[in-house]
This record gives sequence, C-alpha cells and structure tokens, in this order.
Amino acid sequence: MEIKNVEIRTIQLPLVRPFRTSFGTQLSRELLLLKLTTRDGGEGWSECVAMSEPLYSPEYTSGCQDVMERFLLPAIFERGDVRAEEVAEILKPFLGHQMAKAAIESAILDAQLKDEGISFGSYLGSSRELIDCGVSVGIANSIDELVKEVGLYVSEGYRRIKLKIEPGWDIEPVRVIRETWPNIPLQVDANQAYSRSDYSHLAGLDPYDLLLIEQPLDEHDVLGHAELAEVISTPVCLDESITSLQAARDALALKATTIINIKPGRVGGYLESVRIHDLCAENDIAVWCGGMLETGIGRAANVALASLPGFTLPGDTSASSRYYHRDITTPFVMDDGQLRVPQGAGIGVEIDHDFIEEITTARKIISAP
Ligand code: NPG
Repeated sequence: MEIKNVEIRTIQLPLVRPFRTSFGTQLSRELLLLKLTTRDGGEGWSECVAMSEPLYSPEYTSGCQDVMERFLLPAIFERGDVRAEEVAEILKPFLGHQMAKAAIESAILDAQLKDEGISFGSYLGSSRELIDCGVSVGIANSIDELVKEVGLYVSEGYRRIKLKIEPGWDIEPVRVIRETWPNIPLQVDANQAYSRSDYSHLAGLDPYDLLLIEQPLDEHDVLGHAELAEVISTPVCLDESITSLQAARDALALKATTIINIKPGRVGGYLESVRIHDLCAENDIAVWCGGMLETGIGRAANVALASLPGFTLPGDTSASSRYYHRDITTPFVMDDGQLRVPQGAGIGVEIDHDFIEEITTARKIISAP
C-alpha cells in the first residue's frame, strides 16, 4: 500500500459531564484525527489518544503532531509500499511517542483491512460479537453526587464500575458505593496518586471486595507495586507502567501486577496490544481494555480488541452517550451492558464527515513526496 497523504485534524468535542481524575479535570476532549489516503484511492482513519497536556503521559496533542510531521510520517513515506505489520519496526529508531506511532499504525491498518475486506476484530483475533462494558466514574464534588452518578450508570446496565481515587477521596467513597451496591463488580483507579508510604492506607480498601486497584504508584515505580501487592489483598493492576510488551514481561516477572489494562495508544498500537494479550494469556493473567475518552473511531478499534479471548474483565469501553452528546461515527449503543463488535471492513463504522468538519479547530495535510 502506498500512501499519498495523511490529513491531521485537531478536533474539540465537549464531554457530557466533567471528568475529574487525580491528574486534572477534562471538560472537553481535544484530540488528533488522522485520515490517510492511499495512491489507489483507499482511505484509513484513526485517532491519536494523547491529551492536550502531558498530564497522563509525556505525550500531548501538538507534540504528537510535531513528531508525526517531522519524523514518523517521513520515515513511513520513505518506505514507499508499506503494511501495518512493518510500521513498528520502521518507527523504532524514534524513541517513545507510542501514541503518535499507534495512530499512524492504526490508520494504515484501517486502510489495509478496508482494502482486503477484513474487519479489525477478525484481523486481531476476536472470539465474540459482544463485549461487556464497564464505566469509569470521575472524582465527584460530594459522596451524594457520586452515588447519583453511579446510580445512573448502574440503571443503564453497566457491568462494572470503576471509581477514580486520590488521597482524600478513596476509602469513604468506596465504602459507600460498596454498601449501596453490594454485588456490583467494582474497581478503583489512582493514576499514580500514591507513594510508598501509603501501603497501609491502601490496605484500607481490602474489605470492599474490589476487582483491582489500578496504578496506585508512579509509573516508574514497578518495584513499589510489587511490594504493595505483598501487603494488600486487593489485586494490583498496572496501566501507565505498561508501555510495551517488554514492560509487561518485566512487571509480571517482578510480580508487580496480576492483571493488566491494555491501552493500544499507550503501548504503540493494536499489534503490540495483541502481543501483550498473548503473553498474558500464556501466563493466566487477565487483561481488560482501557479507555481514553475515545470518539467512535478509536472506540471501534478498542471494542474489536476487547473481543479477544483473553479480555475476560469488562473494559473502559462505554457507550458513546457516556462521553458525548453526538459522536463522530455511528454511535456505540449499549444493550444489556454490552456493545456489539463492528463487523464491517477495517474499523467498520460510518464516519460523520459533516460533524467532524464542525468541530475541527485545525487541519493540515502531509503529503508523501
Ligand atoms: O471510559 O474512556 C473512558 C475513560 C476511562 O478512566 C478512564 N481513562 O486513567 O485510564 C485512565 C483514564 C484516562 C482518561 C486516561 C483520559 C487518559 C486520558
């Protein structure tokens, strides 16, 4: 497949409600959309999941655009005929920048699969047509507001609730939600907000039958997570620390994690995600698909990934309406707590071009020489 050009758009999409985490509050989602055109008229779409500021990871939207324009896309163009399976190797000399790399690989994969008439799900190794949905609930202004928001999601049918926690907002909200819904699968996500002096405080979550605690410590503190796992009974799950297959291998060897959150953007793409899935399956480690407030474009690919056999826990793969009043694709609608895996070629969803035009704040076409 020879690429003619890649259009990089910045879009800005308001969220249905503010989303507060230990690293800040999001009122709307800014992200980059890639539309790739091939020399024979094919098209591939992807989204780059980096946020507008480097608060969750070192990557951020304008940095991603810069590295794509100056380094990553020129290297891909230089190869000429390219397949998605070759992208990681071509881009390897450029260190880091997993989210930017993932976006390029995904756009190429979408164009390639559309050309071959294969869906993302079949290509990645999907084993089911429906996936279980979880929902991630931000830090609220009060326990009452939290109970209201969780109640809304429970009544909509979500099969698992994840609460964002941070120091000062942890044991008490968890206790109240657990007492209100004694049987709901419940987990927490700290986004690195704790330190090695908090082990005994975090043990205070143990009575509440949580599925897991996600990334309590700094992303570089893999050993700290192993120490914590020895002293608390809630299973430890890594997110930010897992930036590659190698990082996953090391974290498992160190016993720093017994469950892994796979986010394709964080690990450099869907192909690396499948390799991490396979590693975990071989080692009886459960995985689940994380989310980064994706639009329908990223969601379509995530839902396909979440349908692989090793994804045994509900992911942060919620319905479009949990995030946006209007999505940029045919919306993902939840039925009985599940989403349907798109079956069409490539990511398999219709793009709402008019709406994308309306919410575009910048646009640039990078052409192959
Ligand atoms: O449902 O997409 C979703 C949100 C899930 O909590 C969620 N994502 O830390 O995992 C996270 C968090 C996040 C959101 C991370 C945006 C980075 C950006």
